[in-house]
Amino acid sequence: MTLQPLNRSALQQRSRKEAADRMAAGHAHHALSTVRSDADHGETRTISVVVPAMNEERNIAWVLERIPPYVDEILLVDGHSTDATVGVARQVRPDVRVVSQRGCGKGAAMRTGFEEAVGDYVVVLDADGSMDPGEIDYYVSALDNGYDLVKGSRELPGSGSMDLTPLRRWGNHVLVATVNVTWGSEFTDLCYGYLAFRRDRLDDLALTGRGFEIEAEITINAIDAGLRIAEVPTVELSRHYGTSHLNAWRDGRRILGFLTRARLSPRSRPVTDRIPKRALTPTHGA
Ligand SMILES: Nc1nc2c(ncn2[C@@H]2O[C@H](COP(=O)(O)OP(=O)(O)OP(=O)(O)O)[C@@H](O)[C@H]2O)c(=O)[nH]1
Ligand SMILES: [Mg+2]
Repeated sequence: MTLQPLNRSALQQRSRKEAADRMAAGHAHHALSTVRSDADHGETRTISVVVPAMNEERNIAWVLERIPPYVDEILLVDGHSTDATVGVARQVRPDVRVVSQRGCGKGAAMRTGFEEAVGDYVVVLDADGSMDPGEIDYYVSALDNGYDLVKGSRELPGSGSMDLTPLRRWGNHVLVATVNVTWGSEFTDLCYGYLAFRRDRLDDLALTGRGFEIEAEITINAIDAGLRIAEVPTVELSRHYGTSHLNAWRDGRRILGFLTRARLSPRSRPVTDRIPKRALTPTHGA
């Protein structure tokens, strides 16, 4: 009989350490050089960038123009914009794929984008100009080095934020501390939407969130699923034009509500893999 190796935590621990070692060894060549060096190794992987956008007509051009040329697919997930967001996007990048989000909220938009994306890697980037598309390199580089989920952090050395108000920074600290104490993790940031993952891990993430709790859900479900998670430094810029869709108190409470539910009723995970007879290939004469 031939069986695929099963996903056990010892294996995950080892591969997590190997990925960290590889990153540490190669950290001097960050960014594009690392992306190219993987191509040199003969690895082929395609990259989709998902951009949730709702009424960002004055910001979207800045974002799309800066997406690196090695990205294979750009998906703009439109939140039923009533301005010219979609028209401007098509003008700037005729190759953009526009999809209408299913349901309401940024979380619903991201899930629509994840379901539609076809790349091996999925990178998520806001449409308001607060995230520099040039940093996509960091996320791709970490995925190339074996991580399953890569999260941007505004708290690591070399990072920063021009956008966090004192209230939001305090709220984020409270939420990060809650997650770290409860799940035994060591995150430095939590509620930040610049992130990337291997698309073949989407089912493990089992996302259901509709609002701004989606980033917390991605993080917690990735921990529960034993995914290899990395943080990379990011510099958050100020939104260029327009007003925020986030309300610190309302959305903070929503995120805390999600964390409470996740803690009280952890996702049940099967401890036994049931392998159907037809999936077992006889290797010796029957
Ligand atoms: N499709 C879609 N996009 C959304 C929705 N809500 C927010 N977005 C987009 O998600 C991204 C993040 O939303 P923001 O309003 O910038 O939230 P924020 O970054 O916390 O707030 P600021 O600090 O003011 O920028 C932006 O690109 C928004 O256009 C939504 O319901 N649907
Ligand atoms: Mg923003």
